[in-house]
Amino acid sequence: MAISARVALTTTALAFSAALVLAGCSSGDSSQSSGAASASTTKAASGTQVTVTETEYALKLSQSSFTPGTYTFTADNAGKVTHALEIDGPGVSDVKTKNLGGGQQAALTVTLKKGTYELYCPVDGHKGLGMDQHITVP
Ligand SMILES: [Cu+2]
Repeated sequence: MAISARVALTTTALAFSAALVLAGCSSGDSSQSSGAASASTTKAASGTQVTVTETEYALKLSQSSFTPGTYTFTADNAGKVTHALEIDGPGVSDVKTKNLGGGQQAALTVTLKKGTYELYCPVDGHKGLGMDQHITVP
């Protein structure tokens, strides 16, 4: 069982690499999207650490004031149902965690600029139930 799980992970990683190579080769106009790409491909924890505690159905951020710079938002599912975290705003588009079961965590590293960003749970219906927060970077 351990071996087959490892093979599956390797296959996924290879497929992901191939997708990146294809995306790189096909681009005549990739410069337009480079900002968003750099935001979503940085996986290592860096910058200011912010915890986003997720419950049914609310988000609670460990800090509420922000300045331009790099932040790592760690989504902490403290609830019982599946949640995730997505961030959208200037230079940050469609950056999201995988679905997280209760007790799981995942991190997103993004560079915030001046503007307003929305953090929300992309699981069906949860945003409308209250898992939605806006932060403003002055
Ligand atoms: Cu949710």
